[in-house]
Amino acid sequence: LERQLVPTPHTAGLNGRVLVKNPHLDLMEEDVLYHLDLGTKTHNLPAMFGDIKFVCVGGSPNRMRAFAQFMQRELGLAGAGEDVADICAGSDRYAMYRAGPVLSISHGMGIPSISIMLHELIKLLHHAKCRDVTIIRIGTSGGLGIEAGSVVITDTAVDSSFQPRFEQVVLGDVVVRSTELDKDLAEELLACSRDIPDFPTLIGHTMCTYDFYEGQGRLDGALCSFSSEKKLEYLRRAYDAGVRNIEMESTAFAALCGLCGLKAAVVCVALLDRLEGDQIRASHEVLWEYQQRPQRLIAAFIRKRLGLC
Ligand code: R2B
Ligand code: URA
Repeated sequence: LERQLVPTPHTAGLNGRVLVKNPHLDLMEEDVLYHLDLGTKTHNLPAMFGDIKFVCVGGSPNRMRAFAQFMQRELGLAGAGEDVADICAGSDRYAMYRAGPVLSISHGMGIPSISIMLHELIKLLHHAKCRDVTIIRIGTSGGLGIEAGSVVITDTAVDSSFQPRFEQVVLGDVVVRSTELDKDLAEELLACSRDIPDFPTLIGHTMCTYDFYEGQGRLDGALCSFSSEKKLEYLRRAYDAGVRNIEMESTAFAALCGLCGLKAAVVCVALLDRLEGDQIRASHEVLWEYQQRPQRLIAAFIRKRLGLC
């Protein structure tokens, strides 16, 4: 039997293992990962996932399937160009694909959706006895004072008051967790971006909100209770606090992954500059190409880590 040290928050897992911080799990005979349609009794999780080293998560199931297919080609794997199977096909909540040591999973939109997926994913990696896993969210966002199509690597995820914290209500009390991300990983990703000169990449704070419309200071929702001046004043304050993009999952992602000993990064493309407007007007072709930018950066990073370039 292996002995586990009692870890302090934000330390890497023992021997690079993924930590779960829940004493009740050890007492359970079986763990059903309901939203992934996987489980410890129904599946051999160490055999299915034990060799996974990179986990990439993103909002849309189609985009995450395309990413797995792209990684198959980038890693020169057998079967490249063929369809990839959805490992969570029995659940219509999330989609999961693999390409060699890379797992690609969708998380839907917003903190509640990504948080459910991450609880089950982190338990999956733990049950599978994975080691030295790097997890990256590749997503879309609204830019702040940056050109549309720019890619932002997050140094710190902040809430809508620009604070590096994630607040979660537990048994009626607000629990506050830190949203620090791995600084070395962010720098490593920025270094990889220098080999991809056809789009700008920068490091900055990412603001995470609970809503796309009023929550991000948009004037074009079904409700709006503020003026255009107030909106711009808020977005400029965010910019001055170091925020370069806005999305809806990063604080929960940073907090959960950090506490469970996963090295984590957030890499999002900006679909527009929110200082210029609210509506996303770019064509489908342009938006599709934008969404490939974080994927291309992560492919370069994984290839480098695996010694393929
Ligand atoms: C970015 O894009 C989605 C909203 O359009 C949301 O999931 C996010 O974080
Ligand atoms: N995703 C967001 O959360 N906000 C945007 O403005 C664009 C994409």
